Amino acid sequence: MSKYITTPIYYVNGEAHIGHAYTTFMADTLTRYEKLKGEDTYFLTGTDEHGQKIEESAQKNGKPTQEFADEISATFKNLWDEFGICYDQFIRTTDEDHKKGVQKAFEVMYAKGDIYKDFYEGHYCVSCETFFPETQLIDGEYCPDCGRSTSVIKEESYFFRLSKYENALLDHYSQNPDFILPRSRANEVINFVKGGLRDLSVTRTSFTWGVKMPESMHDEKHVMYVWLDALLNYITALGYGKDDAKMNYWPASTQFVGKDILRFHAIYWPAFLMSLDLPLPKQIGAHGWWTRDGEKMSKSKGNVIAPKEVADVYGAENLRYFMLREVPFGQDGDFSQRAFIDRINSELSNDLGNLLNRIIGMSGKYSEYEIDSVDVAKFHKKELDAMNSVLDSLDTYMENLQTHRYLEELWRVFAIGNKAIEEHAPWVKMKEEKKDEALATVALVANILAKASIMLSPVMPKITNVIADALNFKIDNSSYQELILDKKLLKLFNIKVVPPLFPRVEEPLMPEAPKAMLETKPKEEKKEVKAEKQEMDNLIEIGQFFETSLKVGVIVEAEEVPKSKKLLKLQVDLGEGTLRQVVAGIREYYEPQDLVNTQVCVVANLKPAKLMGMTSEGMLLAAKDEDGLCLVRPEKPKKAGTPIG
Ligand code: ME8
Repeated sequence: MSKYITTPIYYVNGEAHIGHAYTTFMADTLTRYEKLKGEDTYFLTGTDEHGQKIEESAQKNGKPTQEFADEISATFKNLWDEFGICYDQFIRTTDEDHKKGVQKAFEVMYAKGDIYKDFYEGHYCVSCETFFPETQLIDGEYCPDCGRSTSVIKEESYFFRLSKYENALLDHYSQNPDFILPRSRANEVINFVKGGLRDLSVTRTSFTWGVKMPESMHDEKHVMYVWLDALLNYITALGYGKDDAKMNYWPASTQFVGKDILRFHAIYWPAFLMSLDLPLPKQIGAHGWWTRDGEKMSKSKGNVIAPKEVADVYGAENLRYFMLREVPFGQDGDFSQRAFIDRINSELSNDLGNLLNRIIGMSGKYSEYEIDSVDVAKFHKKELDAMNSVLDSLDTYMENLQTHRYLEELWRVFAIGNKAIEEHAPWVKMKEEKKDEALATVALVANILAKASIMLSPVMPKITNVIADALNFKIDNSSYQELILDKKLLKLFNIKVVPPLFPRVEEPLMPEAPKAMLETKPKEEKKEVKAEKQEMDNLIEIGQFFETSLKVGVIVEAEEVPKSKKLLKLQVDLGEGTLRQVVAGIREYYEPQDLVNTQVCVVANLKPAKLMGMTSEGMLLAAKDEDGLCLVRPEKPKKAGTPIG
C-alpha cells in the first residue's frame, strides 16, 4: 500500500518560522520512516498564494502580487531544500495545473447540486480568510480566532452545501476513531459539527486575486474562496482535473496540520471530497503550537524564531531532534534555548555520541578496529533481548505520530549499551585475558548503535549515515529488514574512526545564538564582574601570551600508570608525524578508554618533564572547580595540530 503524506501549504505573507518547520519535519520524518519500511511514498508540500491576505501583504511591500508570491514561495522552497526535506512535489496554488484542477472540482460539485448561488452578508476576518456569525464575534466586532477587527461584507456568492454532509461526517468520525490524531482533538470537531453546519460561501466578488471561475459557469465576477482553492491542492498535485497521473496515491495516509486549521481539514475538506466522490484521507494529524513565552508564534505577531538562524548555530538535525523529542504531538510547546541545549548535551552528546567514541576507542585498542559479532549472543543475551523488545515497540509510536515517545524509547537502547560497558568492563576483561568477552561487549555496542541509527535515521538522516558509514553498513530498507526485523547482527568489519559527532554546546552560550532564543541569566553576572576585577591586577602583554604554543591534540592511546591514583599516560597526536607522550593528573576524573579519540587542548612548547619516571612532553588544558575537573576541548572537531590562539 502506498503512503501519501502532506503538510499544509504555507501562506506566502511572510517567511517560514519554527512552527512551519515543525510541521514539515514531522511530515519528512514520517515519510522517511515509511520509506525505510519499504513503502512507496509521496510527500507533498508547497505554498498557498491566493486570497485577500496575500494581496494586502504584497501591496504593503509595494510589489505586484505574483512577484511577491514568487519571492516568498521561493524562500520556503529554498529553506526545505537546505534542510534536506525529501518532498516529492512542491505545489504552488498559482500553478496553472492546480488552478485547472480547482475549476474542475467546482464543476463536479456544481453538477452534483452541491453548489448554488445566493447572497452572503457576514462578518469577515481577512487574516483568517473566514466568515464568522455575529454570535461568535468578540464584542460584536472582533474575530474569535485571531482577535482582529472583522468587516461586514455583503456580496453575491456561490455556496457549498456543507449542511448536507453533517450526518455523513459524524458517521465517518464515529466509524474511524483514528481519523483525527491525537484522538483528544476529535471531540472539538465532533461538537462543532453537532452544533450544526451552515453552508459555506465558496466564492468572492470583493477581490480578484484568486482562481477564476470555470468558463462553463459564465460568471467572471467571482473568484474561488481561498480555502476551497487551497484544500484542493492535495489532489490537484496528483493530477486531479488533468490526467490523474498520481491519483493512485489518494487517499492520503497522513495529512499534517496545526490545530488552528484542523476544522478546515476535518470538516470542510472531507465534505468536499464526499461531494467529489473521492475517499477521505486516512488520518489528519493535528499538532499544537510552538509558543514564545506562552504566546503562539506567528508571522503577524512578529514573535517568530527563524529556523535557519537556529540551524546555523546548533545544526539542522539537532533542531529536528529537539522539536520532535520535546513536545508530545498535539500539545503546545515553548521553544526554550535552555531545553534545547540540555537535550543536545545530555542525549545526543552524552548518551549517543560518547557511546560511539567509546567503542571506536576500545576497538582500536583491543582489536585494531575489528568488530566481530560472533560472541555477542553468547555473552549478551540479556542485553540483546532488552534491545529487541525496545526496537519492536517503536513502530506503534511512529504510527501514532508520537515522536517524543518514539525517541524516548529509542534512547533506552543507548542506556542498555552504556550499562553493558559499565557492567562488563571490557578493559578489566582484557587484563584478565578474556579477550573474547571484551570484544563481545564492544560488538554488542556496535550493534546497538547500528540498529539505533537505522531507527533514528528518519529524524536525523545525515548524521545517522555517518554513523552507519563508520559501522560499515548502509541505512536502507534491506538493512532495516536484516538488522531490525530479522534481528541479525553486523557482519565482521573494521570500524572507521570518526571525530566526535555531537559536540557539546558549552556555556556561556554561543554569542551568535539567535537573539529571540537568548535568555537572560542575571545570577551569573556578579561572579563574572568579580573575576574580571581580580584579573585586572595581574595583566600580561599579548606577546607574553603568544609565547605559549597551544594546539589541538587527539588522544590516540590512554592508560593507567601503575601505582598512581592520579596519573594517566597518554599518547597524543599533535599532527607532527610522531605521537607525544603526555602524563596528566586526570585519573580521578576520566577512564582511560573514554579519552581515546577525543580532542584536547595541549600546551605544546613546555620543556619535557619527568613524572614518576616517565617523560611528559606537554600539558593538557583543564578546568577545575568544586564539582571536579574537566578537560578543555575544541567546540567543534579540528585537525590534530591546529594552533589555538
Ligand atoms: O494556515 N506553531 O497557512 P499558515 C506550530 N495556508 N505550527 C505552526 C505555527 C506555530 N506557532 N504557526 C503556523 C495556513 N504553524 C494555510 C493552510 S492548507 C490547505 C492551507 C503551522 O502559513 C501549522 O501547521 O498560516 C499551520 O497550520 C501551518 O503552519 C500553516 O500556517
